[in-house]
Amino acid sequence: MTQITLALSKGRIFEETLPLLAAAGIVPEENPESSRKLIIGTNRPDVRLIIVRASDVPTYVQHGAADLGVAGKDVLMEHGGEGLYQPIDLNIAKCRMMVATPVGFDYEAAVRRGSRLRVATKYVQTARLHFAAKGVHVDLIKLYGSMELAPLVGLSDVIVDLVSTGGTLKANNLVAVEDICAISSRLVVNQAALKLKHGLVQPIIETFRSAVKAD
Ligand code: PRT
Ligand code: MG
Repeated sequence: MTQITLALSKGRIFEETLPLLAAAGIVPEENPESSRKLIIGTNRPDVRLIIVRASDVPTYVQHGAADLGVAGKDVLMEHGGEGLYQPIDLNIAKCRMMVATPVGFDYEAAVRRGSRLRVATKYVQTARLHFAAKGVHVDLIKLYGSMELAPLVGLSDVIVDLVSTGGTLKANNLVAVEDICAISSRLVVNQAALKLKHGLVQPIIETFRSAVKAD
């Protein structure tokens, strides 16, 4: 029997993908929040889920270890999207990619002066492109999380991070000073699987497409 594997991350992406799965008649047998299993069966014997880190989803799909996956645009911009077909913006796990600074830091003035900016971020490719397009020279400092801390302890002048409610910035006395782009999650599909498992993959793409909620 042909089987397809869908890569998801725990948390908001899993939660917000559940209704789309349900529309395709797919119900996971376990909840990854409570189960420690990394391979989760579904009510459909021809569909299984794997639970991976959000930033690893494109890698599993690119190499065909998963046929499909759901990944944030932030993650896809860093990965590059090589070998991935990205048929649908699922309009879930939405937020914005932004530049933020400590309250009181005059970002506009620093940019106007042509100062070299120290930028701490997990999103180095995105940050590199953004500041290059503005003609701002930057020293990029790669972090793996808690970017909000960096400017508070003098590691950087600014951060590039995702913002949804803005609560984390506020709690750390930071303020968003520039919008880079809107972020939402995409369905990603392995290009070979699209051909070789077309009969299983294409109906899922079509069902997801019609189940996507507009704003
Ligand atoms: O958490 P982990 O390190 O395992 O990985 P991850 O952060 O990459 O994964 P996860 O599951 O937290 O996020 C998965 C995807 O959700 C991301 O790739 C984004 O596309 C999307 N998403 C949507 C977000 C947010 N909203 C978001 N607010 N991802 C992260 N955040 C973080 C943000 O980085 C910041 O630290 O939440 C904090 C800000 O939130 P507010 O509400 O205080 O503004
Ligand atoms: Mg996270």
